[in-house]
Amino acid sequence: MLNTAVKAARRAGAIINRASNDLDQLTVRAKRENDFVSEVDHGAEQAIIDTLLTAYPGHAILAEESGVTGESEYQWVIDPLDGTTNFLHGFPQYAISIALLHNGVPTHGVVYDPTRNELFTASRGVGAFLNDRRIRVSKRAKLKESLIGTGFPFRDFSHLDAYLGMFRDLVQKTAGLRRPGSAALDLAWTAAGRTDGFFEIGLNLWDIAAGCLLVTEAGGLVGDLTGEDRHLQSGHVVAGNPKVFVQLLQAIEPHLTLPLKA
Ligand code: 2AM
Ligand code: CA
Ligand code: CA
Ligand code: CA
Repeated sequence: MLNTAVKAARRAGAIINRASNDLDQLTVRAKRENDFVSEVDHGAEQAIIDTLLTAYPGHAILAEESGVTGESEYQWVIDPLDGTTNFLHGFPQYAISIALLHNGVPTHGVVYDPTRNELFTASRGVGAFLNDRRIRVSKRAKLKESLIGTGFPFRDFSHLDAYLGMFRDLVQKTAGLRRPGSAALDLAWTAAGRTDGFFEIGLNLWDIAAGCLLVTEAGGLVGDLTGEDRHLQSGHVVAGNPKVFVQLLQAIEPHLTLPLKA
């Protein structure tokens, strides 16, 4: 099943890479910009779904652009292009994210970065890998020495003040904050130890299902803003190596409003 997901992600990556070569030309045609992006999103998503359903015709799908298809104990959760805003600008930080849920539990995850040809994979109980190498979360023990990934609120600004409170504290309590722009890749980079932790509010299942499995299989911890195992439901995510995870939660706690604790 993981091999099929990898095949699907690489096909989508080829579509995205081909399209990225024409960005300049397409940016000139400004009116086509959004059409172009949705074309790539849809094209990549269709390639992924075709690949998965050819191998597993009975499986269900949840995909960002086409929604829910079928019903099965096996559900593939797909973000064909995570970081569309970056892609549109030629900012090389975006990825394909594919996860397989069995009865709601993530069992396989793939995050593929087509600009660097970096393939992150994880299977439940088996570990996490970057290409053929095993990856582990970082060993950094102090938040003050940690590099932390995050994402800014972009559509729903109801938690903006709470987020900015966390941001203000963490700017002072960490070695640095980074906002790369693809949540799936942000989590993969925490799994690989490139960042020591990550937090973001209001994500969707397709942004995080694969990335969170990568982090836990790399020896890290993932939870919601209170540390509970409810992040896949709420879309509020904190992740990190075990020591940084705890310190991130402590820094975030004073800024939690009631809805963010739920
Ligand atoms: P997307 O590119 O698949 O839509 C980063 O904060 C996350 O938010 C990404 O996973 C990205 O997924 C999503 N997102 C959606 N719209 C966004 C926007 N306008 N700016 C930044 N991120 C956005
Ligand atoms: Ca996304
Ligand atoms: Ca997307
Ligand atoms: Ca989108």
